[in-house]
Amino acid sequence: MKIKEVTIRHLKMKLKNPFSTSFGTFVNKEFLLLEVTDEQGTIGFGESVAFDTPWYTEETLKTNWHMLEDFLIPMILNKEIQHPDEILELFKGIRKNNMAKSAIEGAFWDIFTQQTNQSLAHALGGKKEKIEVGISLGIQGSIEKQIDVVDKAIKSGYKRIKLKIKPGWDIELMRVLREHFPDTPMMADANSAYTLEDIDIFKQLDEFNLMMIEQPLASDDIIDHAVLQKQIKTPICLDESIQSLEDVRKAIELGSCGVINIKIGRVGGISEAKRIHDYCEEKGIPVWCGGMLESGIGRAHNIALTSLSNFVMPGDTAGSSHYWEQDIIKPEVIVEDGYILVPQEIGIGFKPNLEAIEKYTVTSKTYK
Ligand code: OSB
Ligand code: MG
Repeated sequence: MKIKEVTIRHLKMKLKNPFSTSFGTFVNKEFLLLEVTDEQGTIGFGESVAFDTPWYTEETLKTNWHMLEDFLIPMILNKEIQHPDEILELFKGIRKNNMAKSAIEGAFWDIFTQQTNQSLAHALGGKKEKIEVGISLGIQGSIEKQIDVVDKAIKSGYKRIKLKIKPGWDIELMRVLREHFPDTPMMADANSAYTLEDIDIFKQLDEFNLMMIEQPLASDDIIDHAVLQKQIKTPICLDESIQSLEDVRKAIELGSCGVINIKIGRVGGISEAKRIHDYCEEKGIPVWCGGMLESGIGRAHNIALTSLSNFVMPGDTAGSSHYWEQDIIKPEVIVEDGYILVPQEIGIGFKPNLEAIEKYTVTSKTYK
């Protein structure tokens, strides 16, 4: 494969409902969508999951545009590449900026699977025909509203409910929810809102039979998480702290977590995500696929990845209609009884909806 042209688009999609976390509220999803064309005219799409603010990790849509325009795109244009696994190696000289790298790599997987006549799930070695999905619910501000959205999500069939927590919106919240929903698989995600000084809060959360607590401590920490994990029963799941297979190896060796949330963008692409999956499988550490409020393109990549065997816990890949009035793929992602069917069609299994993409585009630029 030789890449001849890359178009970067800045898209802005309004969320059906604002999404609130411990670090802030998203009203719109603004992100970069890449359209990559190779010498044979095959087109692949890649999504950068970086937000327009550096609240989750340090990358933003604008830092991604800079990295893509000034470094990453010039490194791949007109270069002969046999397999998408080569890309992370090619980008090795550029430190971090994983979401920018991943956007290109995702488009490569799209082109590669089209040219080799296979589905993305098949190319990755995924065997599952359907994947089990959960849902991540933002902070609603009142317990009554929170009960209401949890109730709706359970009735829609989602297999586990993730609640965002923050100091002051934690113990009482979980106590009430457990009373209302005694048997529902539930978990909490703190997005780094706590420190080791809050250890009593986590000891109290231990009582609510949560599947796990996601990223309670600092976004770059694995040391304090190991200290915390030794003192609580509930497994810790790392999200923000994991940016590579090396991070996973160290976290497991230290005992910093019992579960890993894999996000393709955060670890620099699908190839690295698969390596992490394989490593965790070998070590007996369950994984699940996280979400970044993706459009249909990133969502399709998540579905294919989740078809791998060690994705044994429901992920955050909810249906398109949970987020958007209209998604940018055809068909949209549909959840039925808490499952998504893994597409068997060639490529990512969904077609880009070019009209919708055009409608949501704020600016774009082509590089060749
Ligand atoms: O921590 O998993 C997270 C959304 C934005 C930023 C970080 C996170 C999330 C989610 C939503 O939890 C997952 C989704 O529905 O895509
Ligand atoms: Mg998280």
